[in-house]
Amino acid sequence: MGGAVMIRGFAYWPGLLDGAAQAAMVGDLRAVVAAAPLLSPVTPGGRAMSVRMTAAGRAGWITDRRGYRYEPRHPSGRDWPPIPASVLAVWRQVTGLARDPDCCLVNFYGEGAKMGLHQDKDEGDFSFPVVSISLGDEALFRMGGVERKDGTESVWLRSGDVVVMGGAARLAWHGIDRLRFGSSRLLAGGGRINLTLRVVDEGV
Ligand code: MD3
Ligand code: FE
Repeated sequence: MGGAVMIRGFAYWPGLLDGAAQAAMVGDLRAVVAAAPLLSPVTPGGRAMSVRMTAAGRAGWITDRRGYRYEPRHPSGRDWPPIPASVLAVWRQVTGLARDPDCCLVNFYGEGAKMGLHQDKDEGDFSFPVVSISLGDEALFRMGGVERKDGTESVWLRSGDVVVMGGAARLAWHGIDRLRFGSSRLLAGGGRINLTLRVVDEGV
């Protein structure tokens, strides 16, 4: 594993996590999903998302007919579980920040799942970066500019890859076009997990 590769303002760390670190993180995430079961989100417009989601941390991002937002608890009424130490260690390594993230969104992609082009803008402070950790099957990630009409470029994200979006890239349009289902043996049964770490609020 080398250093970060810079592509259009995002820092790409291919293979930052080795196989053992990936397997350990998946173990930690099983505990997260046991405490906060995966949800099948619906957009405010009523469309079912193909990705299943849950979260860890002080705040969890959710969507339903009432809108996109952060909530302090899982819809079950229980607190979101804490962000695993293995995940926080990656955030600290690649951002160098003293401030830890408020939210670790856990996206699970089964066969055929994708995520349309969007911006992450439900947070109160865009000065902090967003960190993404990929585990399991390879996924075709598409990244554009801050305007919807800007050109895009694509990169295959593989298990153990980490991406940091800061500065101008923080408000870039992005999405997942498709999965190479079954391309990794990390998750029994196939699929992909993406962890997205975000600071949600300004201040402490
Ligand atoms: C670029 N997730 O949860 S991670 C999301 O792979 C999300 O599940 C995708 O987009 C996934 O919101 C992409 C890479 C990523 C995450 C955050 C970003 C790219 C980003 C924020 C700003 C710009
Ligand atoms: Fe996003």
